[in-house]
Amino acid sequence: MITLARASGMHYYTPQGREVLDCVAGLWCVNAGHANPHVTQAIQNQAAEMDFAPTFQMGHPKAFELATQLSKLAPEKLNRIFFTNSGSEAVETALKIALAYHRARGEGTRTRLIGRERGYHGVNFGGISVGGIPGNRKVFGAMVSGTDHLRSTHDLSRNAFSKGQPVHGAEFADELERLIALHDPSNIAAVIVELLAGSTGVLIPPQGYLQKIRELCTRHGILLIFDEVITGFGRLGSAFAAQRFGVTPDLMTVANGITNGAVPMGAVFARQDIHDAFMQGPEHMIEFYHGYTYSGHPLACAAGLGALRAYEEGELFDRAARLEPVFEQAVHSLKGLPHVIDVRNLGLVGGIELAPRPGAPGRRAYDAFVAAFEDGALIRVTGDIIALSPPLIISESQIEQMVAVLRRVLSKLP
Ligand code: PXG
Ligand code: PLP
Repeated sequence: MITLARASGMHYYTPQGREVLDCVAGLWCVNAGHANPHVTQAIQNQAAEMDFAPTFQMGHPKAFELATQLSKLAPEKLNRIFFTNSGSEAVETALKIALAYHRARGEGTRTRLIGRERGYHGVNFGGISVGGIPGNRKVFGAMVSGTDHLRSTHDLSRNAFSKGQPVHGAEFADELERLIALHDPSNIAAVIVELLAGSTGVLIPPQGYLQKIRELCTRHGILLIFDEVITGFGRLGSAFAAQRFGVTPDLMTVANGITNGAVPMGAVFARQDIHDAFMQGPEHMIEFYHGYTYSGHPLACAAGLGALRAYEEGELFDRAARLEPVFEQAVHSLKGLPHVIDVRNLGLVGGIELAPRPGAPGRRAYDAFVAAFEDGALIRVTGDIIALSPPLIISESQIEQMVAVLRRVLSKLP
């Protein structure tokens, strides 16, 4: 059993005190590095100042302060924010906002939700129903109806070893046109996609794909939800991936980097007019029957404000953009090693796909995970794909150390 006892900056430490380079920001969370003083201090101060405050028909200043600051970073017009406690909860919230929004406007037949194969949107019922991971769905099948799925854009036959966005595959978006014709737009509430699918192995959107999805949703009055749980907060070199791709959703879910991973928190960003559709008064009435006891938790809000300060002070989103070419070159240097059938990258995210061992899918990558840990680097594996997503504070020499470990591991791996 691999166990971690302590963390600081770019490193974890085992209970025995061995230092391990964190090549995955914990689990796509700790973008400013571990134990960032702004975050730690904010949490300590907040615990003493106010431990908990209800946010049902009430508020507290830091929740508003964080929402205001987040809205300034957000893509244009996504300035209304609903706090949750995880990415899964953010997804449920966004799907419910989409349904309630259409209904509030007299389009209550719009109930179908469209996701994508190999999509990951957390583990609650809404998320698994739009999600495209068979293992997350098969046991809970009775509850995952009312959805449909686009095909995954992963296509190694044409796009293997792409640097940045793959050239081929914008036409995968045409599937949406087919699904819209099949169900009729009057029955479709929303489309939800990850911009870069992380959990199922770093699947990078082909050039032009997201633009086409946006255009089809706009044309047919369907809300577009971007799930930015792992792509938010600088991972792709901009505050949110939507800005990097120049495509704006109607709703956006975030989590992870929002508090630098230090306190559980998620959020949904909504366009002002989507928010306003609910706000029909009278004032004492609840507009949207949905909320969590811990929504806008004071410790999470404090950690969020600390994280934003850390990102700003370290200019970490720009830093990620500046490091991208170095990171790209480093991960692509693994091409040609045994078992490597693809290397792909975008921002500070890398994917290395291995050929599965015959009859034992996932085993080869798992062995690589264990061997890398023994060699001093924490990586993430999913199926037979290695995913890399280091804190944005990583140095060039640490990028070199990361690929040196992988080079040693892959060249010896049976
Ligand atoms: N949406 C996306 C796009 C995610 O990546 C969630 C929702 C759910 O967030 P919570 O906070 O409920 O876990 C995620 C989470 C992996 C891995 O294998 C990825 C996630 C979680 C666990 C493992 O890379 N992403
Ligand atoms: N179950 C019960 C019995 C509750 O009272 C509540 C909230 O008050 C919940 C579940 C939901 O908990 P949470 O708001 O932390 O998601």
